[in-house]
Amino acid sequence: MKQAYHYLFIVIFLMQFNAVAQEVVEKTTVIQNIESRDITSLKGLWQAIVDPLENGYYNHRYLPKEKDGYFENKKPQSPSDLIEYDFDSDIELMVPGDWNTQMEKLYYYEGTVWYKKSFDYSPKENQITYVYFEAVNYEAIVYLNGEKLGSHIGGYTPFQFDVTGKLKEKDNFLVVKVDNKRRREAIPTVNTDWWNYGGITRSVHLVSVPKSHIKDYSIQLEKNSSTQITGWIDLENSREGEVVKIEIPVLNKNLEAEVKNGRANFSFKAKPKLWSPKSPTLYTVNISSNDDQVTDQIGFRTIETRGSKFFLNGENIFLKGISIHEEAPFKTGRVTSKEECIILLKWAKELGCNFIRLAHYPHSETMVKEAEKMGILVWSEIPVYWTVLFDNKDTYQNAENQLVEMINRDKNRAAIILWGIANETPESDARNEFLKNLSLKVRALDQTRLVTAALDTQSSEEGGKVIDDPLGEYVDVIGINHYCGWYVDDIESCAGVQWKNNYDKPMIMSEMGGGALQGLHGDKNERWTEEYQEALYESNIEMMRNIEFMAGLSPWILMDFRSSRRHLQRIQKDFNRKGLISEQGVPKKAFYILQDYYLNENN
Ligand code: GCB
Repeated sequence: MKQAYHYLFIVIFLMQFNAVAQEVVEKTTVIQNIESRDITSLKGLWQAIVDPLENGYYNHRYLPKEKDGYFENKKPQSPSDLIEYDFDSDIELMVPGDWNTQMEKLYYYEGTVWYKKSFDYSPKENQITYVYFEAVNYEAIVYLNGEKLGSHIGGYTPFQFDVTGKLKEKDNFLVVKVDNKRRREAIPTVNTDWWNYGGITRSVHLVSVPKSHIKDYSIQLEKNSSTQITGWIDLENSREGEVVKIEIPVLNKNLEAEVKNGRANFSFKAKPKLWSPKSPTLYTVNISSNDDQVTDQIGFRTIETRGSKFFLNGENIFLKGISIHEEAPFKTGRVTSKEECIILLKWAKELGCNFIRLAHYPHSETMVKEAEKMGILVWSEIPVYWTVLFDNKDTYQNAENQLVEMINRDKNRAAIILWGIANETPESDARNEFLKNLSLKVRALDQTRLVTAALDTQSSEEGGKVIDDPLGEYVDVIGINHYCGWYVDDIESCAGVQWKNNYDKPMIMSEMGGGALQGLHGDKNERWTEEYQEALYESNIEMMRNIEFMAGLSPWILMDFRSSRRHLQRIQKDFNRKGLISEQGVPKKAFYILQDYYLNENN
C-alpha cells in the first residue's frame, strides 16, 4: 500500500512537472521573423474596459470566473438580462500603444484593462494560423471567441497561440486581459526608474503558415571563424528526411540540408563581407522547405574580447555608445512605430555613436533591426533591475524565460554583441547564484555573443574605486554605472578618480550622467542647468580618459524619459532629466561635449 502511494506521488509529481514544462514551452516558442510571413495586422482601435478590481475575472468569492467573465463578451438577450459590462459602449484604445498616454484618467493607472478586437478572417486551406503578440505589459490572458488560449508573463518579449480551426469567417472576437500591476516577485519588481506603461504596447498579428513550416532558424558565423557559416533550421510538422534549402544569392551559395527530428543542421564555407558599423553589410538569405519559404537579411561578424579590449572582426574597437529607453520622441509614451525608432537611432548616430545600450528591457524587434541597418552595435538586456527577489525560484524562472525569449527572437542579429543579465543588483549569495545561472543559460543558448551586467557595487579606496564584485567572474564584460558629480562626489573631483579592475576583462561605463532641464541656463555649480550637466560630462570624460581598461561607454541617457520617481515640478514633472536631448527633441549643451569626444577621439 505504502509502495502504491509512493508511486502515485511520483506520477502526480511528474504530471505537475510536465505541466510546468509545457507552460514554459508555450511561453518561449514563437515563430521566427514574422516580417517575412503572411500576416494580417490587428492594429488600430480596440474596445476596452478598465477593471481595477478584476471584476471581469474573479467572482465575489475571489475565484476565477469559469463563465460570465468579460472574455465572453456577452450581450443581453432579453430586457430582463443582467450584464454589467459592455465593450460596445466603453472606451477605445489604440494598439499598439500604452494606455497611460492615451487618456488622462489612465495616466497613473496600474491594474487590469480588458481589450477586445472583432475581426473577420478567412483561413486558407491547409494553413496553420497563430495569433502573435509582439509585447504586452505585463501579464496577458488571451481569449478567442470566449475560449481561453493561454497566458504570458513579461512585458517586452513576443508570444503566440495556435488558433487553427478556432477562427470563423465573420465576427471573431479576441479578448486580452492585460494587467500591469507591479509585484514584488516579478521581473521587474515594484521599484524601477521608468514608467510602468501598461497595454498591448507592440503590434498584434494573425500569422498564416503552411501546416509544415519553417518555425525557427539560426544562421551565423561559427565562433572564432570568419569563413564558416553554421546554423540550424527547425521545421514544424516536417517529414523525416525532408530537405531544406539555404540560399545566399550574393555569395553564390545554394545548399541543402536534411531534416532529422524536426531540425536540419548545416555548416559551410563562405567569404562574406563582414558586418561592422563602418559597413553594415546584410545578405539576403532565403530558406525554403517543401511547403514554406522565409527571407531574412543577415549580417556576419565576429566579436571577442582579449584582456580588456573588444575585437570586432579581429580589429580592436572602442564602443562609443549611449543608453536609450524605448520612449517615443516628441509625444512620449512607448515607441510604437518604425519612424520613432529611426529618429532615436539617428540622434545616436549624430552624437557619433557606434553602439547603444537598449535599457532596461528588450526593445522592439524593429528597433534592433533598424539599428543593425544603420551599423550600430547593440547591448540588449532583461529587466532584472535593482532588488528583485533573488531567493525566489519563480522569480528566477521568470527572469530566465524573459532571457530565453529575448535571445530566441534576436539570435540572428549581427548588431547584438552583448546580452545584459542585470542592472545594479545588490550583492548577496542569492543574487550571485541567480545571476551566475542566468549567465550559464546565455552561454548554453548562444556562444557567439558576450555576457554583461551593469554593476554599481564597486568598492572605494583612497583616491579611487575598485571593481571587485564577485559577479565579475561570470560575465565577459563588466558594465559600471557611476554617477560622479550627481549622486556621489563633486564635479571637480571626478576627473581625478582612479579606477582599478580586479578582472582582466573589458569595462564599459554603462551609465554616468546628471540631470538638466533643457533651456535652463546658469552657473555650472547650479544643479539642473545645462551648464552643470555640461561640466559634469567634461569632468567625467577626463576621468574616463585615464581608465586604461575602459573599452566603451553608454552614458545615461539619449532623451529625457518618464519616470514616476521624479516629482520635482519645477524641473522634472515626472521626467528623468538626464537626457542629452529633451523629450521635445532639443539637444542640451552636454550633447555637444560627448559628440566632440566621440568624433574627435577614439576613432
Ligand atoms: C541608474 C539606473 C537607471 C536610472 C538612473 C538615474 O543607476 O540604472 O535606470 O534611471 O540611475 O537616473 O538615477
